[in-house]
Amino acid sequence: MRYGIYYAYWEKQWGVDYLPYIGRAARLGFDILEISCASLAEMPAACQKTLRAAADDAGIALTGGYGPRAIENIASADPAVVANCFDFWSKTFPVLQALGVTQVGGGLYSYWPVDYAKPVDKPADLERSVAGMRRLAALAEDHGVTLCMEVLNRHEGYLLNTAAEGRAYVEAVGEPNVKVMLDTYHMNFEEDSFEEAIRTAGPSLGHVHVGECNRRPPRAEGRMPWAAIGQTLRDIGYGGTVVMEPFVLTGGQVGRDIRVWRDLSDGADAEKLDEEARGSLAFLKTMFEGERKR
Ligand SMILES: [Mn+2]
Repeated sequence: MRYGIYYAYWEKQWGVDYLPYIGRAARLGFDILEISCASLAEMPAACQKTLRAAADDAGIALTGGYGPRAIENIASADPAVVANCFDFWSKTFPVLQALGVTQVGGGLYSYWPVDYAKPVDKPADLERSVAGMRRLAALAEDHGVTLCMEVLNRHEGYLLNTAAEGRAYVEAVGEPNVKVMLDTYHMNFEEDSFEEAIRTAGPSLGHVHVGECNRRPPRAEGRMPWAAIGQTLRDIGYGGTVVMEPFVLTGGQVGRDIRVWRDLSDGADAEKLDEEARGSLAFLKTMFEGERKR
């Protein structure tokens, strides 16, 4: 498994300059920096080059995350909204390719954050989403990108809430570059068993997000069954990417969208945040790599 961190641990906005976070992630021992696809299409070619070179130099692989906006909802009944989705990705995939990003995860099959003031038609949205995802997979394939469908808790999504729904969706799409993505934070709401959910995703599992129930970085003081989660990932032969996605800071669009209404960093300064991330990575590796001898 390769380990990463989402840049928004340190940030309060979605589309930012990711350059400073490459060196930071590398210094802390990560293999991967996950960035947001928001505003990537507007990134000047020179900046793409600089970012790619910095990542290559630091030995950092970049992965992408995204929550499509309501006006880019692939499951929408409005053809203009679906067209926006394809317009967004047709501009974003070439940038991802230039940056060397081969994997994007998130609620790509719908939109985020969901507006529950509107009526929900799950069966119709699912059908449109699957059909749209087949087309999007073909476009992604042209740029060497795998799309990972993040299973979300009920408050943030309604199409895929469990690993079983994720796997059924991915099988319905039936494209090799469309995979299931699990996030321990969301699993904690919906799954009866972390182990069973991971086994259900099985070979279709393409990406994993890790975080505590309150979105702190994985830690010994938390209450996720990290050893069991790690053991099950090893059992299914998962050799993919594991990215921690901690949100501990209030403020900005990130704090608002994630609903961080209290300081979960305990007043940490930049140095302390780094220390926490470094410690979390060491803890996670201990839990996930398990006994080497067998
Ligand atoms: Mn996540």
